[in-house]
Amino acid sequence: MDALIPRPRREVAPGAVHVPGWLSPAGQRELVTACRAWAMGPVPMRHTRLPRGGVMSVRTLGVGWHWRPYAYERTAGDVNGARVPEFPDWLGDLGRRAVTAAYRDPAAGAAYRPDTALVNLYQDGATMGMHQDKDEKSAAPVVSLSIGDTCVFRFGNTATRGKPYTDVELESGDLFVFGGPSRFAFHGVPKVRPGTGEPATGLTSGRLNVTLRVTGLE
Ligand code: MD3
Ligand code: FE
Repeated sequence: MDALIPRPRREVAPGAVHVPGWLSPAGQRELVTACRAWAMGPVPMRHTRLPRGGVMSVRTLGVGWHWRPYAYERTAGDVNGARVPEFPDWLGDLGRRAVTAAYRDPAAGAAYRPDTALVNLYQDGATMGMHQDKDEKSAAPVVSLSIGDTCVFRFGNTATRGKPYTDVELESGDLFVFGGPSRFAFHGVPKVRPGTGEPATGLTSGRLNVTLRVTGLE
């Protein structure tokens, strides 16, 4: 929603910065269009199967690298064996602008070289349990962009998946950057609020989250 109630930039924890409304409506539409194209294949968006028999309620696709539990690959070995799309230059540029804006540090932004995007689609009550992202061999920041329905994002601590944690509402266009001491914190999405998104984004229902990462792999 447009800021009837202002939501200022906020450092939620050291290295974890929330920048509400950072991505313009046009930027959101462009990202939705790109995600639709990636979802057409060669690797479809799918519910990831977990090694212990579970299936994630979120649907995911990878750009640059494919993530499977618990490794990155160039080909989607747990889907159809196809090679993932190339990570485009414009997405790296978006990541550098995002890090610059969140940290107010152009040098940190300029040095950022993401090589993968994980796209998560939340529909029909999908949620994500508390977890750490530690399959990357780099401690570089993760950039998160939210589009569509508002969610409750739960940002925890590095020691346990339980308390203490902070709940933050992420709305369409919000940027969140997780670096430094926050990079390996537990986090999750316990709730999405249906019907809170704007059709102008090109997403008529659900929530899309794009995270940019540095895998540290060759
Ligand atoms: C904090 N995605 O894809 S984005 C994920 O909204 C993931 O779809 C959630 O957790 C989503 O792994 C949360 C925010 C996020 C992403 C990566 C992080 C927070 C993070 C990595 C380290 C610390
Ligand atoms: Fe995560």
